[in-house]
Amino acid sequence: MSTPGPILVLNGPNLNMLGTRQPEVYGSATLDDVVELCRRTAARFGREIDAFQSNSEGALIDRIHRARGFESGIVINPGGLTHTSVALRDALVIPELPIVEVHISNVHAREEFRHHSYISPIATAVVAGMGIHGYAAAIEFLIQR
Ligand code: DHK
Repeated sequence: MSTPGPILVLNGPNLNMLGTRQPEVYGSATLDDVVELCRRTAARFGREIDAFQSNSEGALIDRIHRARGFESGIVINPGGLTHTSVALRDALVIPELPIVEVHISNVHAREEFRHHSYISPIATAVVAGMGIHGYAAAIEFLIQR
């Protein structure tokens, strides 16, 4: 049997500012650290990732469309689009892949507007509040399920 395709790791708006953005909420690791953690986690299982970050909803949607038939799963931290974007949710259904929604912070312990996610109902799993370890857990889950 051939090796499954890469896992697509997507980060939405403002996650390029990790490390400097509200470190008391999001920690001190940078987006590069997150990508490296994902890469190392996948490599432990002989697997690869593709990483993409954008502050633009349309660019994220275009990238998700290209995952169809190539990538084997999606790990996504949609940032603020979690709480607002029907279009992102509609796009995520298209590739017919398992999805893990990741939040660095515990969104349920924060403002009420962060308690609702448009993505959770179509996700296979949701991780919140584990810091950047949540990305590693998501990768490991997708590989081992
Ligand atoms: C990241 C964001 O940018 C916020 O808009 C979400 C999420 C929470 C996180 O915890 O990673 O509300």
